[in-house]
Amino acid sequence: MDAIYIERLQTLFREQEALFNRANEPIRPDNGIFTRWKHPVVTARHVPISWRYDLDPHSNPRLMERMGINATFNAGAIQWEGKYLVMLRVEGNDRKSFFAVAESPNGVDQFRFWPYPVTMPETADPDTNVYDMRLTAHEDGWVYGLFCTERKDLSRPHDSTAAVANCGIARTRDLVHWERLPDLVSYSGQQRNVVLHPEFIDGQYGLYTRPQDGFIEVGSGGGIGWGLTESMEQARVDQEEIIDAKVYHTIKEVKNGQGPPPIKTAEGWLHLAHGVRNTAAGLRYTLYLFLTALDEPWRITHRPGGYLIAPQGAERTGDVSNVTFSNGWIRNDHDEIFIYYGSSDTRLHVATTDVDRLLDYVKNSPVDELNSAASVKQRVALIQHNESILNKLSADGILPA
Ligand code: M1P
Repeated sequence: MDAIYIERLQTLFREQEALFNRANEPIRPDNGIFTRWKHPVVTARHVPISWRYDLDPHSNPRLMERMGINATFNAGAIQWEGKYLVMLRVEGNDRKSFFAVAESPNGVDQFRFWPYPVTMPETADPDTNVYDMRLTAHEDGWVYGLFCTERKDLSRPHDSTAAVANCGIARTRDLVHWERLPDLVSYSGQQRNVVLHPEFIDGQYGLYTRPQDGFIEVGSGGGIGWGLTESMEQARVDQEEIIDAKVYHTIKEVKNGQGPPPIKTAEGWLHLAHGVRNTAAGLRYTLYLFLTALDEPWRITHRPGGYLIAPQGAERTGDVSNVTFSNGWIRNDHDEIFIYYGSSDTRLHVATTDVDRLLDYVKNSPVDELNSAASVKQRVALIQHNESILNKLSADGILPA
């Protein structure tokens, strides 16, 4: 056996083991709303070595990485048998995405992939690319995975970039074996970011949708939509109502989309979504929060202005820079919330918080007043209110005079 082979093999396994065992650290001080963690929780380097290398010393004596992984990001998430599971969008060097589960005992580090990626069955119209799965443990007993399926746009045969996006649907009882169901039928040109609501609505399934005219552009429509379907085996939304529209000069001016399935709380459904604005440097994706009524999960009751999470530091750069995107979060038995977010279409991070903190944030943070003058007014009122508070804190000796 070639010495180079042995040396490279041992280094690869040693370094990966060190990566798995690297403790993550909360970044303090935080903003009181959520805590970012220092290291990404899953990167391309976490992907098993046997998924990337031919380990046979005869056919690969130099131990070349012949099937590299480009990125691991945008993950669905679920708590499963006491473990924190993320269903990642794993992208090979060939640009094809596929799904794979990584599991952690604590949700913030030690993520390891399951032995094999997901083998997702196809429909009669094969997918070219699949990504961004939302996992919903529905009250009907199934775990559903709704994802984007992308295919060539056959109406534009000479344009090799023309694609059509739709919502693929599959379900499982063990996250290993998947039953593929027909794609969602809806009446918008294309669909992405479709999410299944976890509870029945008058005996029907509720879907958050994102109707769009083109593959990248949502066009004149867009916004987060809501529709009902009688069955997930033949999912069909005849009517979509926009419940959260895109709005001029906001963080969701260009487009937006529901993130993971909403979390049920005593005060309503907490929703995480992404909003996209344009800049001279390209699109900027940030995450925002809103709350909907318990009995009418499509009716927004609270919507704080601005973003909750925006790309920061090293998160800002990657294959598609200036992007934070989330399609998975976990609420554990202690009402702690783990927000999994992809940065710049390259890696997966976690931010931790809890139900109380997010409810406080969503109910008590000011709305977007939609223009600069109103925004200054909000801030002046805050400063004025704080003057008397600061005076008192100084008088009490809590702050220097
Ligand atoms: O590249 C940024 C994101 O673009 C798409 O999201 P949306 O449909 O909202 O524009 C998706 O491809 C997503 O995976 C990606 O992170």
